[in-house]
Amino acid sequence: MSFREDFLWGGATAANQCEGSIFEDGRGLANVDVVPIGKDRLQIILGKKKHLGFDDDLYFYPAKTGIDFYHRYKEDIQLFAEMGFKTFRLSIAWSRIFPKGDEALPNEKGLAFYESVFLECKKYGIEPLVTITHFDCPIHLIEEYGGWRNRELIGFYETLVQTLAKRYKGLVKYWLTFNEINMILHAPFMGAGIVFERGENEEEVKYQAAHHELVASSVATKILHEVDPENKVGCMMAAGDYYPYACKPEDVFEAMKENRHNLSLIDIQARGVYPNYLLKSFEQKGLNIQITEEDKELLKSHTVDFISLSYYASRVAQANASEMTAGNVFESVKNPYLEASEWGWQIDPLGFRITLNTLYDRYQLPLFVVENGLGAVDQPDEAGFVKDDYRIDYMAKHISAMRDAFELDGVDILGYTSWGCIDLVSAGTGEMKKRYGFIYVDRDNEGNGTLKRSRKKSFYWYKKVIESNGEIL
Ligand code: BGP
Repeated sequence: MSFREDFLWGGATAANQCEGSIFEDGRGLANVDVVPIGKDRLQIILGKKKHLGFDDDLYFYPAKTGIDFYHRYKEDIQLFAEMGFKTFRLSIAWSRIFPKGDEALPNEKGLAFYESVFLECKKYGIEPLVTITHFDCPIHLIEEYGGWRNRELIGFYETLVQTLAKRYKGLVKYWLTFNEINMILHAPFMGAGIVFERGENEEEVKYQAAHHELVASSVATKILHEVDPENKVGCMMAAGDYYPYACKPEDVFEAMKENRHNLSLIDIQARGVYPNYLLKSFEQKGLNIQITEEDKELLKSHTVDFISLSYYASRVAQANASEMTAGNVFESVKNPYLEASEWGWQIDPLGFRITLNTLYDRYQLPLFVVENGLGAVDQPDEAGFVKDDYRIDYMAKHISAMRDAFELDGVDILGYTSWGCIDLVSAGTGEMKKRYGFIYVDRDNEGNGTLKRSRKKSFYWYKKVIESNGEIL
């Protein structure tokens, strides 16, 4: 037996990257809807350029139609079932449930949509794995309250979680509170609906918003455990260890600092207290973060049950940074020993094993790998078939490294959901061209295409991986 018998194999998506239908059934708008593809995307994601509506003459907004999962979810879930998925990770679009975010009563049509998605999963014995927020924040909460910089969002999120916990009791057991919570420090508009005001202390705003999300995450954990003791609640981080560029102590120290920066919020969600190194850095930078005694109590009393993570690449730290390379949202120093994807993300399966060990050593909590995969350009042949051997190669090596972490190192891993199991819109670039799926979707960067789904070579490969519980790669 290579993985645990009940290992949860599956795939992952996010509402804003696949659903589309953003104006349907009473849904409200969110930050993720108004992020266009193209040159201004990054500045908007970073919170440097204010853009809270649509300018259709100037921009194209891929989230408007996504891959039309909203109407095609039955077909898509059937394909997942055909691959043998045990779990399917998806996220709730907050603004489908509370269109503005601050209402007292939810939108029934939004609740009914996810209910039927979950029932469809259950039909095939697929366990839903639900991200409560995957980068989305209702636009109204940004316009009226300034997004997560405002403490009041904790209460609105609490109402959302109360609603979801009660409505989906018995249907959903695995919950993630915030997707890649550490992204708030790198992409604050995307992570927390933050648009910076001129002259303000951006670090302080980011950490204050992060604190609000951390408290909200503890409140969610509390509610979900109270409503159903069977519920398992996890935090979620963009993981990938930093290596020192060289063995010189300055590089090693730099790597330690970068790793802490990446892990700091997870330290709090897993251990329930702010780590000293973070509190000291607030002091040194003169950041005044409002943390109440009640917050501390909540953080302490409601830590997570498991740690979930995305892993795409390892990273490199150097005291005097030299050549840089792209990565998941932010850059890192280029590692001369590694190859990279077409988007410059460095490929490092052993780094995956190392990262899993780091997290397990540090927290001693089960891990759940909820994102991993290769973003690549796929070229269907004349018959429309995609022979994605490069994707199979990437995934086989990563799953093998994960198996080593489990089998040889004793890391407890609950499951693995590959990112973008069906092609969807890229979060970083907004492209369709950057594909991760086992299922090809006929759609291009400009929104042209029939949206037809077809099985790639990796579809049949992953089916075997699941059938053999990771023995045959
Ligand atoms: C993570 C996000 C996902 C996803 C993935 C791949 O940061 O949680 O939403 O998109 O990265 O990134 P990209 O889409 O930029 O290739």
